[in-house]
Amino acid sequence: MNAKATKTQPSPVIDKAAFKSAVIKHLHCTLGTDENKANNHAWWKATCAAIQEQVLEGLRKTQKTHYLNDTRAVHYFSAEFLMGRLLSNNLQNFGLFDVASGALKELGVEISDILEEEPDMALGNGGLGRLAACFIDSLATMELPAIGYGIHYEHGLFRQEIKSGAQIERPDSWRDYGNPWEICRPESTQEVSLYGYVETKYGENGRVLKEWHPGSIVKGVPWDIPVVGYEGKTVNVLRLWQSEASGYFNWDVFNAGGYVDAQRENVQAETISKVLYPNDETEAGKELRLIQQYFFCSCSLKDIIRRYKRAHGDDWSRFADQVVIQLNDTHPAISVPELMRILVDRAELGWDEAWGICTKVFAYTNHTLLPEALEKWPARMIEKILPRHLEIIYEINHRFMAEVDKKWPGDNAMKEKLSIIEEGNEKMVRMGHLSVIGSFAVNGVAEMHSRLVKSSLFPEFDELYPGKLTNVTNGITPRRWLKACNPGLSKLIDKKIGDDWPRDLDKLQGLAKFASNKTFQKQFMKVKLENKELLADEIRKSLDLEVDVNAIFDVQIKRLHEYKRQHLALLHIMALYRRILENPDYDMHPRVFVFGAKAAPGYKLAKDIIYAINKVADKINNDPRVNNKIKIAFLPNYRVSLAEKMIPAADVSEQISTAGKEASGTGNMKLALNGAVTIGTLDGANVEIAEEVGDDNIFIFGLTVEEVNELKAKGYNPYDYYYKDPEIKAVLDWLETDYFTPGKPGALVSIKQSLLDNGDPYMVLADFRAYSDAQIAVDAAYRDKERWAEMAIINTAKMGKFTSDRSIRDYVERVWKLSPCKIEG
Ligand code: GPV
Repeated sequence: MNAKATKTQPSPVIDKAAFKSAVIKHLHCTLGTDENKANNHAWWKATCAAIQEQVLEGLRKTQKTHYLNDTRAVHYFSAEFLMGRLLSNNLQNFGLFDVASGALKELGVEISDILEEEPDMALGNGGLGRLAACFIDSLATMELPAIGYGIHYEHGLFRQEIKSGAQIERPDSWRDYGNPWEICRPESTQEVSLYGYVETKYGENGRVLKEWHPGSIVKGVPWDIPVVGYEGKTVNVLRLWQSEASGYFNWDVFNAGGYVDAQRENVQAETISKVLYPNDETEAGKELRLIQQYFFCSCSLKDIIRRYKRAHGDDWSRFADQVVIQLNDTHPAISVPELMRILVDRAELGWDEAWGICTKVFAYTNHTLLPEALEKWPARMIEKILPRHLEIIYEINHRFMAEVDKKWPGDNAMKEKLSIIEEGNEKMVRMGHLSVIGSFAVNGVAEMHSRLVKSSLFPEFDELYPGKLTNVTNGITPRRWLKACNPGLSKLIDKKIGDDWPRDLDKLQGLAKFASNKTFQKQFMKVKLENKELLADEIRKSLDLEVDVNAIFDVQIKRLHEYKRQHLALLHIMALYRRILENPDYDMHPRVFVFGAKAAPGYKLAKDIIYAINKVADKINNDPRVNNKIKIAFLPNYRVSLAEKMIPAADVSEQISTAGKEASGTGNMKLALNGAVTIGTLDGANVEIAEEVGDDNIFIFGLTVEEVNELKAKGYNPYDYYYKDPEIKAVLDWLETDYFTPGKPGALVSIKQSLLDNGDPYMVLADFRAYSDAQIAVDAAYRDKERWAEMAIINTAKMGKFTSDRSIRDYVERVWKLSPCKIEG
């Protein structure tokens, strides 16, 4: 078939009647029920099965085309993929949402009800995992050959309940009733070795050969989740590995009299992929976590090599032309010595040749500067679990130290700084250093962050490897974060500027010229109001709380972390409350403060902040003197599907981290895209958002990175602010009383302590007054309805830069050097 003929042919859409009969077929034949008996869950599954037919057809064509064309592909290695729900997205991407909704309606079913049946795939903690999900969406949309590789956790991020104000963690069981999207591929099972010892042998001409005798072997079974690109052409896969017992027992160790050791090291294979570690941005340091990391990296590398060998046999010379691997933070950094082991010990390549391949294959993304998030593993732990890998790491380091010595002869301080090994009481392996050394490109995730990666995290590496360190600013997929989650606004935009913006988000610029148009402002704000009504329903259902949709919806949604400063928002709310109590006529537009946040189960202060928000909420929401000027809604179990309801309803987006701490942020982009106005610090991608929307359409406040550093250098003392600003003193002292926790004085005192005795590490008090002033400006701006509408529209119009398609384009050009591959038919 020639190209012309393909083009003129209509794309193979299925119509309403065909969709309807597919759903009924699956209701009968897949689920064994019928139209009269089926509940929403059965309707959901039947609908998924109906669309999955299209998905699998696309997957088959894509895989065949990629194979026939022997395409270079990117392999996105990530310990987390926060996918959320897939039905609505897959329907949208096939252009079948309205078809499905109409078909279901004729069957007496509301599509919105059945969408709610789908559990979120919460195989991630927050921004890093959701970024991976947005990226694979963009890769498929842009017809780029790509595979996501990760872990098939049995339990994703815990479900959060709030009991008497406090967070309770409950297990997430997303697969209890089956997952209609995933396909098990037992034929592609891999084996992974662990523990044991290394034997040194001598081969021909004295070549040293290393043989690893593992103590235990586990199986990795892949589950494939199809990833549907927009308009349904390319369907890539996300391949997630599940661990299983292999039945292997190391008789070597046993026979050598190591019976007890062999038993101890015989890991419970099934536990490896059991649960996602819920610590966002803290290095866990736990053996099982290292095993998880190695497990999925080893399976994935073997999978890649199997596929490569099918086309190229034992000729390694083209490996780096075909394969690029992106390391999503250092969680997959153990891939570097694993590939070296495979090339040197198994393929028997020379070290230099192997290293040459490695350093053309890997690229590394850094997502944080926070010291507690920079992964380091005790050398002893690596030695025990992966004895050969530790040797390889030492060898990499040995050769690297020679390079350092060439550049800075005799400079031992420099060697100490740059060494992969951190010397000390306990030798530690620095995974960030290993990643930088083993990669051909390293990127930060926003302009400012990448600048800081160069200037403060890895300045010497930047000197040693000029050009290796670069920036790729994060992005979000507009298909999920506007088209699917905000149908009202999407349709309004379609009408105004056409419907090709989901592919080309710069098109939204076209809205800017209507920003001051009264009619368009009314239409835009009407959609916002309808979205606020939907969220108000959710708040009523979830919290039994009434909120006024004419109030400002002020939204802070993100993991709970001191650096993200939810407690700054809390102190400000308390200050407003105090002002109202002191002056019942205190002039402010009513506001609903909406929060969503999970705290890591072991992060005491984060949990205390959640508790404090809820206790302050109880008090304020029920105090008639407040006269409904303030409501606080902490919505439990913040997750992707809840974000999809909160974001379209937001008027104000809270992005208030201490400058220099938030690498990028992506919620900031989602909220602004949906017409929320940001109040934020000059941190992460806020800086670039401000550049795009202009200073008049954002509320920037607080210390800059430079000012934070200066203040720290000259000695920051939070007591200065406590004693000088009576409002700060009053709200902090309030926390010590039992005003918000009747009968339990001191229940909220840990927050005050962290801000005073503990030195206020994130400079909350230093930024308090500026934040409060910025909020006063927000209040004034909102009261001018037309001015606000204009700001909201400009925010949507100027978000083109933040599509993840642009991020992927940057990766393709600066790092991956990939070409798209058209899938016909
Ligand atoms: I490292 N991030 C995250 O969600 N979890 C982590 O373990 C680490 C980083 C986040 C950063 O905090 C955000 O600023 C950033 O937008 C996101 O990663 C994606 O890059």
